Amino acid sequence: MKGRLMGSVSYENVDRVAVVTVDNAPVNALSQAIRSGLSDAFGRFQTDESADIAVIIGAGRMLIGGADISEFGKPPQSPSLPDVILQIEQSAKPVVAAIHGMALGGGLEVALGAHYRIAAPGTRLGLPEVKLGIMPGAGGTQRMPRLVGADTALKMITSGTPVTEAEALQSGLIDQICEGVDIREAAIDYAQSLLSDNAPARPISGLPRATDSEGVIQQWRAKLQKSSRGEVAPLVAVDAVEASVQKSFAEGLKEERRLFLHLMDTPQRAGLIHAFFAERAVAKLPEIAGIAPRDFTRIGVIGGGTMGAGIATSAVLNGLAVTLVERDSEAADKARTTIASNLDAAVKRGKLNAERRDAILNDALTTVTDYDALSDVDLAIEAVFESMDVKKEVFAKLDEILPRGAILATNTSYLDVDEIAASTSRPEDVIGLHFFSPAHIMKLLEVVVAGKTAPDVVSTAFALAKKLRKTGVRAGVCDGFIGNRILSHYRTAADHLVLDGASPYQIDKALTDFGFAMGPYQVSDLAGLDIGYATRQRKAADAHPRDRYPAFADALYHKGWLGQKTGHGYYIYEKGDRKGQPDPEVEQIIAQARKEAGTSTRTFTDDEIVRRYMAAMVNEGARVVEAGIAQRPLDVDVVFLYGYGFPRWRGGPMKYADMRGLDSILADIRTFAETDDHFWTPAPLLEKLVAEGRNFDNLNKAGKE
Ligand code: 3H9
Repeated sequence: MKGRLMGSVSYENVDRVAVVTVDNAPVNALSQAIRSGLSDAFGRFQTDESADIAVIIGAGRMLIGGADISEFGKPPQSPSLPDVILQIEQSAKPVVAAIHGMALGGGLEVALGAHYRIAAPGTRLGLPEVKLGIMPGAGGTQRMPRLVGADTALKMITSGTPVTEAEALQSGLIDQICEGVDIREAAIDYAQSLLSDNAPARPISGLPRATDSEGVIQQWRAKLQKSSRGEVAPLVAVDAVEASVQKSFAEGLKEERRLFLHLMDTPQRAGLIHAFFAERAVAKLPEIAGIAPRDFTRIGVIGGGTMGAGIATSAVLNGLAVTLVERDSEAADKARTTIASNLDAAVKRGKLNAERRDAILNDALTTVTDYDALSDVDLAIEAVFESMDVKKEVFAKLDEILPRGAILATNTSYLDVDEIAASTSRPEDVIGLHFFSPAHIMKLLEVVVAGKTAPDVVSTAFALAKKLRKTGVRAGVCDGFIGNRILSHYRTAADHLVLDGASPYQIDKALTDFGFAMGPYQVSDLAGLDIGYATRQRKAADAHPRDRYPAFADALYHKGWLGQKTGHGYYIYEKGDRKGQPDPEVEQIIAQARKEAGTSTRTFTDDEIVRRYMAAMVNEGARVVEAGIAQRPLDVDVVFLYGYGFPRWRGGPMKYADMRGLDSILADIRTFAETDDHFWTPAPLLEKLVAEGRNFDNLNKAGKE
């Protein structure tokens, strides 16, 4: 927030209505200046005999987006938000909150401190604090249950998901939805109608405690204990809501403060706030600052398999026209069917209505077999078989047919984008756009910038990511880019653990307990064991004599156990079961492989499994940063949060390493190297940072000052 104005609050009297406007672009965050401005404004309102009612409103596009997150972790500055809100609530004259755009976190809590609430159409109201590792800390856990009941309050507080103005009206969170879009005018009219009705100040703190709490609190607690995967904030928030139904308002508020301050101090808060700022920082690249993206409205997709169809689905869902090219009409029809079923699933999830789906299929999607149909596209994304020869053939056709100025992108997940670019007559227009499967669901897009890629092509790739509501992360060219390159390394560490005596089931359990969405062997079963096999085959030529080979994985592949799709991989899957059961036969195959490799086995604690897995991830992450494949450690973090199921509350692998201490990670690597100094070579960057007493966050900040 350095260099940014910390905002102001204005006070204006309009026909006996005091209009208090919060102005702190871009989201009217409740900085210290805003808190003290609000406190001054309400002090003035109390003594202003020419004002009988007040309206709190936000300048710009929303009421208030919440507390100022950039203040977190710093010494608190008065006045505190709970005190300011109490001051507003205790006003003897009524106060109206005029809500437009968004009222989030502390912003909604300010609105709950008012006595009446009116919202504009299209408003979102929420308490997203748990997504930052905290909980509402300015009365939200005490006022919300009193206003809307414990169940609705718990749903909003523990999920962090905002509700619409219609839902808010239905639950009693707001009193009115204004007609038209001028919230200021509507709120002043509403205030005047309240005055003519002699409506009193109506503090929520004076309402009785929620009456629906019997059993509800326990139900939420039990549900969250099962689903939270190590995340603490939602469960602590339940304790705060419980206080609201057991204690007086004043006592409940004290308990809320205590729990809030406790969460503020947790590493989870630090991890989640890092994730919040990191995902915004990834798009801020000096190389594209001020560089306008090229226009794109029609895109071409080459290949209609799972990946191509997913990319096309994502594009049409987000308002782009797509021309998809397949080899023959059967394949083109199949691609259309896949896209249609992706859209049907979106309809089922309530993301799309049936009418719009039909319009998309009729108007926005064209499936063809002739490359000539790409003559009017602005950008083409190739998603064909992963073979350099095949890709070059496709790029030769694209080069011939696409108009000048169009962008030629490849969705390759490891091939050399420089080589592909060099095979065309316009390498400056070539870029890698690495989507993750399923491409219409996964939020990550690695933007792979080749040596000759033009800056406005990079800028367009980031604009495309935004248009597709994805998070674009810049990556350089290497085998696997950021994500798959690091994956390949820690995946190897997992295979070493298996060779040395750990079972895949123990490894998966240790890592899901750590917070990963899935363990590595569950991921293999989901992706298909043929994928890993193909990768090993591909890399065999470059293998080092000291590399250890996971022969057990090949053995499963040769048995035709390819994972979920064959009902058998590392786990056995009954029909319809996606969780899978451990298989003793797999353990026998592994035992055989260990015997053949002549390895002596031992047991591993879950802690050591996690330490080895994470040390491998961080070590390769450091190499990726050092080589400039990732611009900053935070780019690695965002790739793992969005593409690899890394627990968000740990902030990403590099943030995790910082929080554990880089010296501790390096010490682990050195210990592991005592038995395998080939695999466990410390990354020079890691050694350097430890020697200098610095960490990855210092690198994130470098160049920002
Ligand atoms: C809280 O309220 C605690 C209280 O209960 C208790 C207190 C005692 N503070 O996302 P955007 C910056 S916890 C500071 O790109 P959008 C953001 O970093 C808070 N800065 O816009 C970015 O900066 P830059 C609960 C903030 O339109 C710029 O604003 N509230 C804050 O895509 C634009 O942001 C939340 O968790 C903030 N609160 O989305 C809401 N918010 O330009 C967090 C944003 O330098 N915010 N910035 O990169 C959001 O979810 C989204 O920003 C929002 C707008 C949906 C509001």
